[in-house]
Amino acid sequence: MEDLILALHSIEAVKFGTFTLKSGISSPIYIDLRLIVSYPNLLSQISSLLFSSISSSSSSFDLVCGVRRKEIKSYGTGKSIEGSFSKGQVCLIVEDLVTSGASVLETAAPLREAGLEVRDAVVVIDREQGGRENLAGKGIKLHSLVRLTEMVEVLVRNGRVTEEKAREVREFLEANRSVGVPAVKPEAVVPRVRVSYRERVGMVKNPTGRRLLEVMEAKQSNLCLAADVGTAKELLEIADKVGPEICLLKTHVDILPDFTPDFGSRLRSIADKHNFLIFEDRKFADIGNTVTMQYEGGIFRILEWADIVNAHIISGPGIVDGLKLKGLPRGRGLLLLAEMSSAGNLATGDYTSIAVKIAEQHSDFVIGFISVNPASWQGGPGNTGFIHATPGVQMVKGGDSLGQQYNTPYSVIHDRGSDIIIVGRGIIKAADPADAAKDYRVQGWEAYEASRS
Ligand code: S5P
Repeated sequence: MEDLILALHSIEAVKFGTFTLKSGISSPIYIDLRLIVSYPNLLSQISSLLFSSISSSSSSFDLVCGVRRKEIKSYGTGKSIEGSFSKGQVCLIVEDLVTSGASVLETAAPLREAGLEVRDAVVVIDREQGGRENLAGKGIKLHSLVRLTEMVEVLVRNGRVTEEKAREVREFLEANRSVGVPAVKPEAVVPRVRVSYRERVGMVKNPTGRRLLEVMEAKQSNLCLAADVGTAKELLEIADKVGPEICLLKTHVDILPDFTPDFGSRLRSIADKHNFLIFEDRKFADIGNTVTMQYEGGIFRILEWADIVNAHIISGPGIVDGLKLKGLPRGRGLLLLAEMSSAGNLATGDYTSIAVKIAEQHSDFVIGFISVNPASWQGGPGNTGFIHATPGVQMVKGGDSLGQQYNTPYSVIHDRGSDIIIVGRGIIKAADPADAAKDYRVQGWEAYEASRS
């Protein structure tokens, strides 16, 4: 084991100094075991040691699983677990490093959901920051090759680290133990505390954006219903039933076979009765001049009754100029599609960044974004005048057969830093939509409150 520790230090997989971790805290030690793959002999030695450490224990297993990818990939099969397995098999989790244990727990959760048993995890290094205890609390026994304090001792003995530095590391570990971790990985937790919806009202220029935040606070609701029902009649009925639970109701007016010109005013009066806003999910995508006509004219006359519409930025900023020309004098608001929830979509990377730039240039009219994981591109919850609304939400993670991908309300609001959950089939297909809406509202609000503390 001493040889292994010295080898890890020699390849600089373990370094001493002053490092800022992802979480923002300063650490006297930095461990990056990804370097090991560049040293095949060492890799093979570690694999054998891992295997013998688990074989020599009383534990048995049928399958082995490494840490899953952070996101379900948006192409191919879109599965979060790869491989062939069947219910009841015992799966061993293999990880490089354990700190609080949250990452192993995050891996174990979908495995357990899929019917596999997870009883053991084997890791190269245990940082001794609560991981062993936290995993034991969830029925997972931790096997480690090396404990961090043991590693430091060996390095001191071999003159690789000073006694003073070693003391600093021990004190750091003691001060940064976290027993009783949440079920999510520390890096996945939004690092910044969220500013309240109420406080954000003052950061918003657009009157509809401000109203939306006020309604959210007043109704303790960050729930938007995607009212994708079969007829206008059903839509008006569900709007009235679910109205008390929602801050926003999203329509696709072009799917309603019985649409009549009074649809807008009838929905408006239900919206006024229950104090929610109306969002027509028109996803404008054309050049500025065309969208002015699509927004105002035709059969639907969206501008008349929808507080909020949305647009793709595929055609460039002219689309916002066009919509703004009509919408701003009426005090309407616009959401830009910065990301999408469907598998294989192209709204990623630079596309997302450009959506943000366009929004910033038009913050009088753009009230925010359709986004999926805003925390990943802005380092935490918005805390700005822009409101994030996220579709692809159900009580359990998953998807449909046509590429839709679902995350839970907690994950969307707390981990992904969004502001509003958009829920369609999770509510409208429920036996009792009003009850289901209440559950989503409560979950969404609790996730918001959890991210405020
Ligand atoms: O990326 C997106 C953007 C939107 S607006 N993915 C989406 O699913 N939507 C809309 O959200 C979609 O058109 C539908 O109305 C709703 C999701 O519905 P659900 O039934 O899958 O919850």
